[in-house]
Amino acid sequence: MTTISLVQGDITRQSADAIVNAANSSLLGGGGVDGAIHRRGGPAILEECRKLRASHYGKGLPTGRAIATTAGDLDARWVIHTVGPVFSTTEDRSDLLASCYRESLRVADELGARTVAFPAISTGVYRWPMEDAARIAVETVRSARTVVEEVRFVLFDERAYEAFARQVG
Ligand code: AR6
Repeated sequence: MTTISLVQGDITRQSADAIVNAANSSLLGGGGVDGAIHRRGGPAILEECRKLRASHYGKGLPTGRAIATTAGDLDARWVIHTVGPVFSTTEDRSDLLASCYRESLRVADELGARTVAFPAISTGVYRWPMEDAARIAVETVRSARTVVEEVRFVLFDERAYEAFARQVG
């Protein structure tokens, strides 16, 4: 059984086996969580992302997939980088958002991570409505086949925290 916990705060301040990054397919950094992780984690993470890109993801990491690097100076063993979908009003991309959580947990299982911290993927720059993103995140984690013991959602502000709290019940 996976325990779901909620924290309001900055994911880069968390201690966990793995911290999930809401990256983009370039794997070369960006704003939001991605920028914060690379800033606090230091250059080792970007260096590893560059190598992975060169060796495996020349066209970029596809949306909904996840890969791991070490965590640099963060209080974690790994960063799991996943690419959320940009929200669309004309196309249902919920499966891709669910895939981010599923794939990240699959990678976590491969690594042997027992505690995994997630941000609210796609709810910032990628504009996914918070209530819906929270529902997809919580439902996907609850139905995932994983041996991860704790999934911790780390929500940046109160609005995000409340949305996830309503889903967790
Ligand atoms: N800790 C926890 N949550 C945070 C933090 C933090 N330090 N900073 C922001 N959030 P976003 P996306 C929240 O934009 O929507 C990047 O440029 C934020 O309030 O980080 O998946 C990437 O390179 C929001 O609720 O990710 C991509 O290009 C949530 O984290 C693109 O943004 C996600 O916001 C990905 O967009």
